[in-house]
Amino acid sequence: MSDKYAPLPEHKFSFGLWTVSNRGRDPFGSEVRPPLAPVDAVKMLAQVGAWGVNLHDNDLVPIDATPAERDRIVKEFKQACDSHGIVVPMATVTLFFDPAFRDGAFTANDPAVRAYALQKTLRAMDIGAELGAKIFVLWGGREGTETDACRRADDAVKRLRHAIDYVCEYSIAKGYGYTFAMEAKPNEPRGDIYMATTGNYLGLIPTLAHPEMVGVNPEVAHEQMAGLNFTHAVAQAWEAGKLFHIDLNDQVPGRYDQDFRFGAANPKSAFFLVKFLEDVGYAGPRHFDAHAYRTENYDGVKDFARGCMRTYLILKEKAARWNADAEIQAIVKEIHEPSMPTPAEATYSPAHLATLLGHTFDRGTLAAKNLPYERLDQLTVEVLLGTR
Ligand code: GLT
Ligand code: MN
Ligand code: MN
Repeated sequence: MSDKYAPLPEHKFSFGLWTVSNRGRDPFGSEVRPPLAPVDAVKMLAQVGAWGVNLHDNDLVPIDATPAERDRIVKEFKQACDSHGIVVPMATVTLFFDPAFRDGAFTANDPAVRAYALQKTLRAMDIGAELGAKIFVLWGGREGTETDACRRADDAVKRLRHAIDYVCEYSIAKGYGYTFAMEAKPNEPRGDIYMATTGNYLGLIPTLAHPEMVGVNPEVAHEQMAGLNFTHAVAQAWEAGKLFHIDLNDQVPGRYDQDFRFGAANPKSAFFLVKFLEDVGYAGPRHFDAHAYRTENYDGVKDFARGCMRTYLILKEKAARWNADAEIQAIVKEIHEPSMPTPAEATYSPAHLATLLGHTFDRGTLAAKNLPYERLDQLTVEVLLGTR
């Protein structure tokens, strides 16, 4: 493997404990890999050159652990992270696995389930804070329906808002300094999940008590499952100052939730994503929320993890090449130039309004402007295929 693509701490590549420890179970088949203890997962991540590990409360601490067991497990894990030079940038909470959450967690109809979900989240925040995490992800995998007879969807929104406001207050009260990154998904495991897309969360956030503490954690596969352009979702989040975290993986449109290695299915859209993140200077973690094919043993899991990071770095290099390519940049310049004399762009003012309304546009000239997007896309493809 060429050193040019070796992962470095500055790249901030992280993996969920649940990703490299994924044992390959699916709805039609049992586990194919033996359990991997959290401390061994940390060791593996250090071996492949990752920077960070993220975790759910129950990836580390069993749901029925006693307080003493919890303290011992967290302490040992922290020691393993320290000795392997792995950081914990993000923590999250399992609000989808236990049967108690079969009707949702924060949005469940049973107030006792909602309260339990909150309590569990606060305790997960305690674990994350102890490990140094500053980002807390909330993925509402069970917050949804199979039948809308069960509750009014606007009540679900209100319940969700209440829970987010509560956890923000807890972070403030404890001085944890968390930001919260909300992760959308359209369906699976529920028939329909509330907050189906990143855009839904961008609409909810301004209605919260502490909007400044809450952003989004878009996931490649989740937007693509909805048939959407992931880079557009990321760009809107970025432009709103809300790109607090990102889940990188890949997905073939129209399939089940595949969580493939980053770039495995759609290298061209992965390229535009990496180019966007690098062009704007996104400085947060680059988290791979994916897992190895079910065919793999743990050597294959390492291949998977190395592949995620290597593909990211190759695409980063391709993006730099694209930005430096004279022919590409000449086209980019050309397509942004006005086709005819035009009033300068400005915000609304009576003077500008008079100029704009008084200007005569020639629609024929506008329609005739050269837009060589075929050529531009072909050059992009050639950069990707390595002929430029
Ligand atoms: C689960 C899900 C992911 C979420 C994780 C955070 S858990 O694996 O598929 O997309 O990011 O709760
Ligand atoms: Mn995810
Ligand atoms: Mn996923």
